[in-house]
Amino acid sequence: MRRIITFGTFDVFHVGHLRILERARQLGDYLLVGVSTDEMNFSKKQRFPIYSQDERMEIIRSIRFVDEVFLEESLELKRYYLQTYRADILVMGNDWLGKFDEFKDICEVHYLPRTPSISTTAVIEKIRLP
Ligand code: C2G
Repeated sequence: MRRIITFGTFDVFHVGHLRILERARQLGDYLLVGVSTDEMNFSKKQRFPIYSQDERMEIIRSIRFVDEVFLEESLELKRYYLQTYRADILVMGNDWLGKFDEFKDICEVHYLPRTPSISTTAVIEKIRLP
């Protein structure tokens, strides 16, 4: 039984998000997803996500590749989450390449290629344009 863990905001859910969850789940048997809190986003980006943390959690929980969802309160707690949820593999998109290598002492760390040409920002821009 291989437990996979991944983290993200997953704001304005799109197919890039879906595909990384699907590919993460294929690496093992059980997928845990840490959804970042509204506060964590505010302190990182000085703005709140479009969808609230409760809405983002509800969407992620309903995805069939996802087995369990929890709130990620801070980037600094990553080691604590990996240990608490007994993760065998940490998966992140390759925009985070190398950033989580320090956890290779307790689990495998995989960076998967991002889906090209789609992002929450691109979706917001597209809606905003007349
Ligand atoms: N992603 C992807 N392809 C895209 C866009 C996003 O594969 N076109 C992936 C990202 O690489 C990430 C996941 O989808 O692994 C979630 O992306 P974000 O919501 O942008 O997550 P982020 O704000 O980077 O959260 O502890 C880490 C944080 O919670 C990271």
